[in-house]
Amino acid sequence: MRKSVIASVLVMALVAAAALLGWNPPVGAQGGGTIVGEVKVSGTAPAPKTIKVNKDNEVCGNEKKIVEVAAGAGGALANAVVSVTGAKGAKPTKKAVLDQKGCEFRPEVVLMAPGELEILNSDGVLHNIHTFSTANPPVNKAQPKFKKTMTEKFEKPEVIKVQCDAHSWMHGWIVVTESPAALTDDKGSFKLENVPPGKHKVEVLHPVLGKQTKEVEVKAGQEAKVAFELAAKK
Ligand SMILES: [Cu+2]
Repeated sequence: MRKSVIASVLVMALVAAAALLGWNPPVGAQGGGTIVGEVKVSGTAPAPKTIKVNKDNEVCGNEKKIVEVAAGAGGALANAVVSVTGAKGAKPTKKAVLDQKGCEFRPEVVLMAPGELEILNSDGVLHNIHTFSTANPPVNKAQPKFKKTMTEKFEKPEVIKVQCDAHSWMHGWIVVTESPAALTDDKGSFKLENVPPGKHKVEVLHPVLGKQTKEVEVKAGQEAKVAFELAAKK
């Protein structure tokens, strides 16, 4: 009895000392590594198209730029989904949100775990959520200007195209995934944290350019690097 008290005091003292020295806590069952990397598009990405807005101009503006492949300097690809296939990740604590603002879907690609998606209408105009899903029940619902929030369920992993039938230029993607996943930023960079140690298949998926998979070995407390290059379609 007394021995165990002494032992636990000793453990606490060691933990406190470790904290003071700035050591990382020991990697336990939940401890993992990090995967960082970049995604590029090779070849010439399709040029953005500019279209004239013929409706709700006071909210939507007069022109919209349609960007199917968001390629920056050196082909840095934004809005690609990078996921660790089959790995178990911590469930996101926040509900995914898709807003309709300035007559655009924001974000253009929304990443979510199976469950509920909150759909907002920040504009004072009528929008319409129309999904082209097959694994999940399709949605085709008007969202009038007074209906600021709707909630829809997407329970199955799927890449779903979404459009607004009231505004022909409004397109977006809902990516439902059970795996730990991240979106690339405008530099094409991504970071996946708390990936369980071991060999994993890391998949990059772009709604227009398709998929690519690479094997990555993750070690606890370390950072693994991986780069992807997706070919632009001709
Ligand atoms: Cu709309």
